[in-house]
Amino acid sequence: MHRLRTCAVRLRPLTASQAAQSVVPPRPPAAAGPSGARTLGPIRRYTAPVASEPFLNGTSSNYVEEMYFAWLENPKSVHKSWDVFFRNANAGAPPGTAYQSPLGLSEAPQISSLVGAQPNVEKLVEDHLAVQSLIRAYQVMGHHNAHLDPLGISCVNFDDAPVNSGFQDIRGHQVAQLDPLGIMDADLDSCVPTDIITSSDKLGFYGLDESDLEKVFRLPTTTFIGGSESALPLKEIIRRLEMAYCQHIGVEFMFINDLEQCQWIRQKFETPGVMQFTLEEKRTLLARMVRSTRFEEFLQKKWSAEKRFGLEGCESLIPALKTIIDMSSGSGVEYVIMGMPHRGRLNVLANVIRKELEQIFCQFDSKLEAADEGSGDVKYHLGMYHRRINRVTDRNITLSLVANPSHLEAADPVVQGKTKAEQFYCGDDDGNRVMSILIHGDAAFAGQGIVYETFHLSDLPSYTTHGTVHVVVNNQIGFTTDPRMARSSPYPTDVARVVNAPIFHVNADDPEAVIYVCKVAAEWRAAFHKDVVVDLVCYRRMGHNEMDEPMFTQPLMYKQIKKQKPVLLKYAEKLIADGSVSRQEYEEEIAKYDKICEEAYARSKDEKILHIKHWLDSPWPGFFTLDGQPKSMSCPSTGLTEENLDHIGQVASSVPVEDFTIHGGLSRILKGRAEMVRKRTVDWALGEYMAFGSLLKEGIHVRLSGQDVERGTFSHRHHVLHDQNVDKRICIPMNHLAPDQAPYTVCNSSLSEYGVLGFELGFAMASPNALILWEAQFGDFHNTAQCIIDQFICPGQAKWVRQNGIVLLLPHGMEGMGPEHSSARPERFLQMCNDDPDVMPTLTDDFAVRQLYDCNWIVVNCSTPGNYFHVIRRQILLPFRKPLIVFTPKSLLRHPEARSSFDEMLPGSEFQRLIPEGGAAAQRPDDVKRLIFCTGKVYYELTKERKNRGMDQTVAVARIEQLSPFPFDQVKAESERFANADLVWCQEEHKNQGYYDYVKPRIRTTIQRAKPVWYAGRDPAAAPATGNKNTHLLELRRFLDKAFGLDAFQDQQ
Ligand SMILES: Cc1ncc(C[n+]2csc(CCOP(=O)(O)OP(=O)(O)O)c2C)c(N)n1
Ligand SMILES: [Mg+2]
Repeated sequence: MHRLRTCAVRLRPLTASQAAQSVVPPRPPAAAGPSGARTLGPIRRYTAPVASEPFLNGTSSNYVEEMYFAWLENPKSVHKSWDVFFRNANAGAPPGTAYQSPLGLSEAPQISSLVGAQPNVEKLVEDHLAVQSLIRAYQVMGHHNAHLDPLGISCVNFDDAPVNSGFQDIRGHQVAQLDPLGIMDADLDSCVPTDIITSSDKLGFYGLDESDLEKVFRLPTTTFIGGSESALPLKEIIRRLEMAYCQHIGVEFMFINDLEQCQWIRQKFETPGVMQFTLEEKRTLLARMVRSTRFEEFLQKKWSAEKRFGLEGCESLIPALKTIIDMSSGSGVEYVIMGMPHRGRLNVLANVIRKELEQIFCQFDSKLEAADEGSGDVKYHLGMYHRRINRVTDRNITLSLVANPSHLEAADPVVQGKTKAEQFYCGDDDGNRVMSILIHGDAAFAGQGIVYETFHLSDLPSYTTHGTVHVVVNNQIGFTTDPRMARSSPYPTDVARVVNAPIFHVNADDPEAVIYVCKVAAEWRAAFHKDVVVDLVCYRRMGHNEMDEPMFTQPLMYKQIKKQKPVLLKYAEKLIADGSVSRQEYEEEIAKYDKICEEAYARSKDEKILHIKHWLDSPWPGFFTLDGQPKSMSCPSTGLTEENLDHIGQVASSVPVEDFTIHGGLSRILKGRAEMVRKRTVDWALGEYMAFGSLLKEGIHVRLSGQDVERGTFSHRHHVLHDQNVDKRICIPMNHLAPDQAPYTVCNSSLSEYGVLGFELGFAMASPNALILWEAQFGDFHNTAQCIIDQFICPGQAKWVRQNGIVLLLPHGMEGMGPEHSSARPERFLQMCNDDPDVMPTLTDDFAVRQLYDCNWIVVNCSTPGNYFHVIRRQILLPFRKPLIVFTPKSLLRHPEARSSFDEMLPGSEFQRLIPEGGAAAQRPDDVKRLIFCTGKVYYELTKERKNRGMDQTVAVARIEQLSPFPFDQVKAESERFANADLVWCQEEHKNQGYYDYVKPRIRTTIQRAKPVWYAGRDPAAAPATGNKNTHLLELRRFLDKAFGLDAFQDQQ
């Protein structure tokens, strides 16, 4: 009402005809946006006595506005009653009289002479409002009533009869027929919303009745069902809404809070006749369906006893993906990165990515010899990379399918990270050239939390890939579990609603509907650069795999499935019936593809050797020799010149932009850094700065990601400075090192480990020439990302011949902080190392690098910032890539002794795998009674205790900095140096945790079991640490007593 009153002046001077000729504001949402979308025009206002009419309230006023503007454009476009009403109002009828009966109007003769008989305007307004609500109800909830399920076994048992006009023909009968099988009522159409018109009595919900069906209603601007018409009879309105929202496509989008986006979607689905296919398109679609279907049939025929996780029941996935790729290629995308589970994977490799068929077929041959080292993987996990011409657009397109483990959805963030990296390296800031497609199973999409974590990365500046197209193969079953037991949400796709992604449900037995939603999905991504979901509602013709019996558990569903005519057959019959294709052409198409398969099958017999590297998803051109070997087996010096150290130190202790006010506390930290640089020393943070800074200057991109990494959990890093006076003004000094440096990315992540670590792993896959680090807030939190560690990082190279140089920084250490926050679980990483504890390796000249090459990952626990600096630089200077696990300190970050001199970082210096005893004990090694091996922070506790006890000459302490691969050579040298000493392994962790189980057999192998290796450390325990400070100190005292008690192990001799 307020809006109406404020503009009163504008209405009065106008007459309808004047207005129609001149000052009519454009009808609002008709303007086309850049993407062809209608966008809203300026908000219109109208005024005057109309504004004061008693029947106008908040909602009705919107409606009357609509009417008024239509009337201004053309008085005849509105119902006669409105025409009369507006003319009266314009002519100055006082509030409440413009629509009064002729009798009442007699008091205002000049008005009554204008208008004649008055309608019941109040009823009219109510009816129009009702129609608006009805339209909105379809937009919001029409999808609940769509024919999505090809099996028709949802709550509503639809038949495929075309929808006729008029509500009485629409769906009343269908809605009334509840699922006779009663097996799917948690699924698609579990409820028909009460405000969808399904029978005449539902009209009553809106205060309408059958007599209103022929009445013409003005359409609001929030619908496109009218096409070129602005008013329609109610019956036609309902029919068109049914056509748009309740056929084979169900559109879920009204939760989107952006009007332009909503209008865009409405236009795509509501505009009459919008789903048209040319003859050419229909024939291409049929050919693609033929390939998809016959591929599975061919495999079934040749290898009926092999698992292949076929696509039968969702064959339209192949044309669906191809359509998304064609459309995206058409809008400029050059590289598509895909992730998908088992279902239909071979088909996607063959018919979407176009892997040579013989390469796929030969995978079924069990006699094939493996050419590559490592475990390899089953055929439906392998990845693929392929560049080719897209036949539809005639443009180059690169397709990559990321290899994945069995762990459903685990590849989602990996795909996103790889996509982000590819975008980053080609300067594609908006995702116009590189995009991702993720394919999901219905049960996994709903059940796996990583899906949610991945969605939450989708709009974060340092993690967005500018829109992913998700395709769900919704076969309404997961292994033997149907949706009633598999999820609590109506759809498996509800998780996507958290990011306001539109969700297009589609009946996969209608290939044209599938293609249409895929087109719209690709257009959506190109227009808005946001995620979108296509839910292919289908079925699974076989069991979970081809060997499985589905009737054990889903008997009724499978009785129905057995009756189901294959979709290719249905579509072919449709096209033959409408004359789009002849039966002969269809049969020729089938014969053509069968012949292709047979020929490839014959060729596949010649393949004797299985090259997993042919299945590589991320080749690194130029990094290896042509036959995939490292270019050398040595590592250049990781040291830096004094000048370089000094320069990076200066940047690290300054604010390199003008007029930037930093926090006082930070000024002190920077001053402290400057002082260290002056004294030629580094603490942990400065050591890290030197490592990152030097690599950046050498052109290596560095990306550090994780929770609160910008400042650092322990407030030691401060890589991002914040202006204390200007909001969002930040400065990253690391990006001010040199004009030709590589960019530094440091980004606080969402509070996720699984998703973010997966993302960074994917980022690191894209290029070997970048240092990608993920830091856990505390090391123990990595276990929520265990799947990425166990399935990708640890065995990735063995399974998929794919190297990866990701670095994990895991804060670790027993500091009396309780069971949480103490342990990064070194024992777990060490247990998964592939070096043999019982075999002493041959010590060649290149031993140190060669054992790095042979290992599955590198595990270090550095005790000095200098050594941390070297190991980080070594990660990039090595001629190959291995994951690096670094246990990083907490209290050592500020420990006055945990500092390194520039001397330890100059050219010629290198990472020390073992730091030997260098103090008094080293002077007279023969006098040393005990050699303690340790790693990490406990070194400082040991040397302090040794000093306090005056045992500097009798006890030597050696630090194993690189735990794995184990420095057999250096442990050997150190134990031979102190030949008279007994050997102790000391750790602060509990005995069943930490490093003991890993190092003990390896030390024993090194010394040929000549001596025992005694244990000084905490007793075995279930929890990583005590919650009691006193107990913590007591335990520390006990194991130090043992470590320095020279006769402490006598009774164990
Ligand atoms: C994380 C994880 N848990 C369990 C499994 C075992 N598993 C393999 S396939 C499958 C069912 C998957 O159902 P859905 O996601 O609907 O895909 P569909 O097989 O129906 O295509 C299950 C439970 C797995 N692979 N990964
Ligand atoms: Mg499923």
